[in-house]
Amino acid sequence: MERTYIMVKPDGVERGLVGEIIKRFEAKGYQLTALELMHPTKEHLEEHYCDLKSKSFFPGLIQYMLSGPVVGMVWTGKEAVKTGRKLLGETNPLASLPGSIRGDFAIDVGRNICHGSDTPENAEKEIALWFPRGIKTAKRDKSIDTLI
Ligand code: 3AN
Repeated sequence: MERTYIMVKPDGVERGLVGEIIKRFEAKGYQLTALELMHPTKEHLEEHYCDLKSKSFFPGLIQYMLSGPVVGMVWTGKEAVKTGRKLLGETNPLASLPGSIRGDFAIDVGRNICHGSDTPENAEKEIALWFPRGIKTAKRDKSIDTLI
């Protein structure tokens, strides 16, 4: 099963959109595999966005990402990376169709609410970066159901 790293950025957390984003991934049928509210360091964010280091907006992007906590999540399921990005919408929210998260809730590329991995390989790299202690995948113990 494919996994993707989805992160609610500081503006999404501040605007109270964490539940809305979780709701959309759950409704689509993906399984929540990990979730944590985090306060990443500058160095951690520079590593996450290392491919964008040469971009003029890089310092502003890091500053924005440091402006408050983020919620990191791992979602698992069929084609989680590609479909996850469809649920998020385009990088530029103005190009995102209504019905997507950015299409419904954002207008600025520099305040686009959420992040989603762009390839399965990058998803695994990002999951290792944001959840370095690993993820428990044990299922709920259903034997408890016979006790009630
Ligand atoms: P995505 O997050 O959709 O994969 P990337 O990886 O190209 O897009 O960009 C990462 C983040 O950098 C975006 N989510 C956005 O916050 C920021 N960003 C991208 N392009 C711009 C831009 N032209 N101006 C300001 N910020 C940008």
